[in-house]
Amino acid sequence: MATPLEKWVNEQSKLAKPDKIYWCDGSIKEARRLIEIGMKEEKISGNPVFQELNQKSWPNAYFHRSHPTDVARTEHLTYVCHPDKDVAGPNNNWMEPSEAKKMMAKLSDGCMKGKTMYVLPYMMGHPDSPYAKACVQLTDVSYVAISMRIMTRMSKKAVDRIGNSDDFFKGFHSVRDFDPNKRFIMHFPDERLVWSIGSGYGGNALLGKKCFSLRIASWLGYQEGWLAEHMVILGIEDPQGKVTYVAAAMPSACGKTNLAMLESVLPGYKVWTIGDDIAWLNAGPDGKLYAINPEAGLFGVARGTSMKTNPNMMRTLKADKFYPTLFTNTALNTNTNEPWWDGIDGSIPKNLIDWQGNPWDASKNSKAAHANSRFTVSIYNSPTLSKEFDNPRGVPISAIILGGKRTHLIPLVTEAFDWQHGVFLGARTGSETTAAAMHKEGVLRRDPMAMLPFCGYNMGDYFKHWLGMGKKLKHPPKIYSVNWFRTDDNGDFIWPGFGDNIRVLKWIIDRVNGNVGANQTPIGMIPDIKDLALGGLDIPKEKIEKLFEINSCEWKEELQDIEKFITQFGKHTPPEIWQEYDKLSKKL
Ligand code: SAT
Ligand code: MN
Repeated sequence: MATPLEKWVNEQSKLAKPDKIYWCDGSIKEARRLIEIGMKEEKISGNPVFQELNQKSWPNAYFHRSHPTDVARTEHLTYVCHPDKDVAGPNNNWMEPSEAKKMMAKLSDGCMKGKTMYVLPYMMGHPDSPYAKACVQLTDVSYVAISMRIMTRMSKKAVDRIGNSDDFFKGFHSVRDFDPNKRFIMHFPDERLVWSIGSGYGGNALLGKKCFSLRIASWLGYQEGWLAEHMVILGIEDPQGKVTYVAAAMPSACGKTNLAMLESVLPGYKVWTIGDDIAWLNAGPDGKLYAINPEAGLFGVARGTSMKTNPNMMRTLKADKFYPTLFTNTALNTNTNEPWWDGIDGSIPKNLIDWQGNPWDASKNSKAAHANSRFTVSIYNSPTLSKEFDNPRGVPISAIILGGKRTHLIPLVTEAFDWQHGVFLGARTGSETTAAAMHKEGVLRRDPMAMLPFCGYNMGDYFKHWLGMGKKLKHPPKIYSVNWFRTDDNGDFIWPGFGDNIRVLKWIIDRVNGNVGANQTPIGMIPDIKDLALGGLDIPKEKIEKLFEINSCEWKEELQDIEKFITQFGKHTPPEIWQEYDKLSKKL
């Protein structure tokens, strides 16, 4: 008798009509074979799926060039298909589920002809964790199979865990013919199903990531009483050896990976990495909030990564471990067969080809590496990996940090008065857009808890759920807002960021541990400058003060924009959010 899993795979193969079906076991031997296949047999727009890079300087590293239209998430083609449109909310594109399925079935008919269908069984979370979920994804390209192997815990354990049950997350993925007009990422939360066609790009195609671990999981969390969040998780060790754990939400390409691997400029402080993108947060039996990272790899932005900005990431990328590392849409140095991107150490090499494979001409003002060029690497390569990474229970979170990219208005750091105020602080967060999704860069949009593109249900209900989580916790974490991106009158960033962000983290853990006071302002508690460890920083006092300046005129405009945003969710917005809005507006 076939198991529900085997039956499902069988049905999908009847639709997609692949030449072959291959069940992955996640072994190293298999990874090598799939890379060989990607180098020799499979092609995308005429290019081999993988190209071997210089194995001396970049051990185990392979280069991948995407289809030219397939370089970032496509939010306008991403749908959340609840039976009721109101449940999806104005923050999601919506299609009626049966209509969506009809359309997707048509697009999927025969989409794997002549190809292999890879069956990828994997766990999100450590297999021994009570919070882990068993998942299976189908795909038709080795790049996605290898990427999933790096990003998740892929092994037969997932098949064993599923056994004879139907309780697993299902992902159907095909790149089809990469037609950008037939590219859809469809979520069916009630069936725990994601159906993705036409894109091989990270968040569109690695279905364990944004699709399952955020959009579907946030909906599960809403029903089951936990949170799935777009957050890094890190431990901050102080000179006495005490480690305080924090989780931080920031929109894509705003420096989450750099924060998760930060190399401290303050002596005696050290950051330990648990996750760089996604956190599942559950109330523990002791009334604290526990976080696990459901992933096992890092899918980070290459641009700007260097020994100066993120030395631990460079070490991770160069680590000689047995896991493969992928570079996607970087430029290539044809002399040395090495990847190259803007901001990497050293001078610009002479013989570069750009991310599309053409000789690069610096005078033409085009970018050699794509702005959203990425690396995919195992988290086990990281020299800063926390020893708690595989702890099935997760780590207790003392502070939640909510950030965005704002060149004006928002202070370097603010502490919320209490949980309810903290939820409002998250709800009102705005951020300037980045190259991680297909839209204009640098446009301000509201991005509550960095979840706007990832919340799988009505965001008004999501705010309600956050408020409820706070009530469930005997020891709720303190909530902070941060902004590394404020600029001066010349448009230059005031704060150095990167390793210097430890100065802000230190203040946060000093607050959490009751070691320092803070000053009350209308928007929250801010540091007394004397409590910030600023030694060795070459920034004039006026500029530091500027980082905390509260301009009531600008805030009035901001309030209007916040009101407009929150109003969209109508009766779904909980009254507590409006209470906080009114309090703020009165104080200003
Ligand atoms: O969506 S991805 O996870 O591929 C990258 C991002 O935008 O955060
Ligand atoms: Mn992300």
